[in-house]
Amino acid sequence: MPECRALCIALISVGTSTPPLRSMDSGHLWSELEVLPHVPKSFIWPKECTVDAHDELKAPMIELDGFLRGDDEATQYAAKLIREACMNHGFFQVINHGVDLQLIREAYDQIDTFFKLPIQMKLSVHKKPGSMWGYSGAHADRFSSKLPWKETLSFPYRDNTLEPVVTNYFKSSLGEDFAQTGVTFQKYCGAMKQLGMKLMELLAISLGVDRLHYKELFEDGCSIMRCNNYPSCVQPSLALGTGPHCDPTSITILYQDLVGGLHVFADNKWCIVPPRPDALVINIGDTFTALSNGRYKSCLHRAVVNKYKERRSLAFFLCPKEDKLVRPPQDIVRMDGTKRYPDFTWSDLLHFTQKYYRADQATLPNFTNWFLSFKTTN
Ligand SMILES: O=C(O)CCC(=O)C(=O)O
Repeated sequence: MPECRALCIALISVGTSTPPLRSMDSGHLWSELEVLPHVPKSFIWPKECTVDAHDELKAPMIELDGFLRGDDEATQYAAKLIREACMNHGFFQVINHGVDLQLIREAYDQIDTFFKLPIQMKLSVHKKPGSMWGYSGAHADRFSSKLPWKETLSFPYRDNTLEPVVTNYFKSSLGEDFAQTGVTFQKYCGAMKQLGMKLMELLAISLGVDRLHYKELFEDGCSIMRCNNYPSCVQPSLALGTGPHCDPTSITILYQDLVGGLHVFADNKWCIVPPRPDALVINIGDTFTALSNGRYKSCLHRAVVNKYKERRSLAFFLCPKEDKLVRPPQDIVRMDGTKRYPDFTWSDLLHFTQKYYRADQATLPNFTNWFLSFKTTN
């Protein structure tokens, strides 16, 4: 698998010098590192993060067909399963979700073509300092230790404009050769946003609040699409494709291929999420935890790598409109008798994770402390 080998080398090359090389500079190290028989230090994770998982996660596979058709009984049943899963670990999967499986396949194949490009071409769309969008090798442009064994391509999606933002992103950054990739991902993100909005209705029902309560917050938001490629790894037990973290966003809709590698922390241990081709994975993120007044857990997850097979995943992060207040419905606060988080905006939390804090399992409590101290000193 020469492409996979090249990816691996590209990842290794960005992680071997200190301070970290900007991904732009990484190309020249390739030939030296091709023969490296070990994982470089900057990719090694502490033992407590790499503890193996043995059991499968107990999480519902929720059939959405009845809810999408407006069947009341099916809706109540789906909401009940969601409520249990979100209170327990913040994770569930959906099937018969209304997203065309062929569209998912196409998006997956298109991004496969991107990741197989020569590194110089991928670096032509590398993330610029301070930007969230573009190609990144192991996030070495931001961090220098505990690097993830992966490369990513991230781009924004919004639907409050007539402009096809994703189509334009691909055309303007990668040229006409990637025009079709742009069209496919424009459709893919549109489908994810639509599903995300329906899930917001189900989440509202599951929390016993007005079913349209959360939708309004997300209607004009700018969501994040991140495509992940995890090359195979010589010493997989030392590295992680994605370290343990909760997503700062609201909900994540993830498609994972059949290789497997996603783990969720539940019942005090890491659990395996076996891939299923017709399912989409749903994670609760920090913002939704705040929106539920802490009733729903932000899902702690990670992705492991393996020795033989590269793995891909497509993550769509649904985000609220930047300037709208993130706060739980009054009814929930009244019932709970306390409000667990201060009112904040999505752009406050985004700023914190882009400037000051690397997302982990404690992003939300640390953000809350930072936000409150920032407010009292200003
Ligand atoms: O690839 C996966 O299974 C997880 C991806 C993930 O957690 C992320 O992109 O934040």
